[in-house]
Amino acid sequence: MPDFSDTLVDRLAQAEHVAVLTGAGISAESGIPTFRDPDGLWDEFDPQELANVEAFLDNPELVQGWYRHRRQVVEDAEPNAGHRALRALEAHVPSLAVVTQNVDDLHNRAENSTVIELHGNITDNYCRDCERTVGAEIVDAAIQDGEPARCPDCDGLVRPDVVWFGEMLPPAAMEQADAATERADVFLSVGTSAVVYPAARLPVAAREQGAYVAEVNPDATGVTDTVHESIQGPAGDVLPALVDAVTARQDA
Ligand code: BJW
Repeated sequence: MPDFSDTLVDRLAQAEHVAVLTGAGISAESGIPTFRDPDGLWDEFDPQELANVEAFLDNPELVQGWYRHRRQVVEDAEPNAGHRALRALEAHVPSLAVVTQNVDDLHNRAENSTVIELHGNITDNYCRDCERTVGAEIVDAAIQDGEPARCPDCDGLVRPDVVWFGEMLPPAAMEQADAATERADVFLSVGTSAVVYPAARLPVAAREQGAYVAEVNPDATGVTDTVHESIQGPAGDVLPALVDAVTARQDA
């Protein structure tokens, strides 16, 4: 049985607004590798070589191919018990916003009502020059032909719709994330190492602004010393148990 406090259950049972920051860990149980864990994506690949615009311009085919592979992994994956528990929690609180660093689309596929994507979505691609959305089939066909994928309109290079280091986060998403954090009575940080900014400042801001802040993670993170409580365990175990406890508290 995951070890969380009665205080957290009480706060969730009475909350008006809940915000949940998620990271790669919540999708680990769907078979999608995290970034920084042993056996994570960056154990095998050097992020400096693949997840930044310079790398993309140096070797667009390599970067497009890596993201195509990851898109296919994501498309074959399904939301897990952790994603579904966040969907179920919506029945128990008046408002719940999922703020995700993940690009894997799984919160949308779990049908959470409010999903704020801070780092984009790997299922989408766009032209780096004219910014037109480009279908995945164009990327797939070019890669199969051994060519870099290019825009059918302007011949610009096609890139995944994700946020690389040194790039701005989508301003509207960041504004929505800040607003959700500001109004949260309870803030959960789930499955993130909390070392990448500006996302990592959200749990800190939530605590400063008076929310009860808890994290769910098997390991310590960049915000373990900031949160009110750390619940050690996989999201797919902890979140369903937490939703059950909130349900029982509200039914009592
Ligand atoms: C489980 C589990 C289970 C396992 N259940 N848990 C302020 C201070 C210092 C630096 C900066 C700063 N502000 C900006 C920066 C620079 C930079 C940054 O943060 N650098 C730091 C690394 C030092 N930030 C940026 O560049 C951002 N842009 C920006 O700020 O623009 C303005 C600006 C520009 C230039 C200068 C200054 C300002 C952009 C950041 C973009 C991040 N992009 C990536 C790649 C996306 C595309 C792709 O997918 O390839 O996003 S990096 C990567 O890290 C990805 C993730 O979303 C992100 C966070 O990783 P996450 O999700 O936390 O994963 P992991 O692997 O780290 O952790 C997984 C966790 O799960 C672990 O803790 C496990 O224990 C746990 N876990 N199984 C629950 N079953």
